[in-house]
Amino acid sequence: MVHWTAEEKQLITCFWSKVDVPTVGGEALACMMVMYPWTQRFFPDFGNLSSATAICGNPRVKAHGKKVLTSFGDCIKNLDNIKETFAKLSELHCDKLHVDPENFKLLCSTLLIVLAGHYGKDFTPACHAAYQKLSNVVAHALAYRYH
Ligand code: HEG
Repeated sequence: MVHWTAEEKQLITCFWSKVDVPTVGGEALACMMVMYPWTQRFFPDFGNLSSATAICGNPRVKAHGKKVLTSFGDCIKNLDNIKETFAKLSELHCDKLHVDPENFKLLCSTLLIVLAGHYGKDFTPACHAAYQKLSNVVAHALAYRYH
């Protein structure tokens, strides 16, 4: 099981209270689709994804990004139980959505970029390191129920 120091927990929860979840979620998902265009294939009914401009302005992308980042935020309320928090979602992404778990890492990487872009110096190196660790734990938890 992952161990969090008191400082990491404090950094993660304190920073999260500042995060604009709908905006950052939409941008992180859009950024993933632009940077790693093969990820678009999981969203065949999202409409126009034909260019970076189309992706960034697409309301389905924004809505889904908000949903995903809200779910990401749920685990912050219970950092010692991330595996359990994501058990059902891991099954869903494996059995129903057939999302290759490598993609969780891609989304986490664009999330960190978008956070750094929005929050600049509030996203301190220590905070970045804590979120990098959290991203790894989340990606691992989402992949855990894969078979
Ligand atoms: Mg997933 C649905 C969370 C990464 C593709 N994702 C969902 C849902 C949640 C969620 C909460 C809604 C589940 C439901 O309807 O019950 N996703 C989630 C998290 C993360 C993640 C927390 C990573 C941090 N998802 C992810 C990635 C892909 C993906 C990387 C593909 C590249 N998710 C995906 C698809 C759906 C969901 C295709 C269904 C979308 C729809 O049509 O509604």
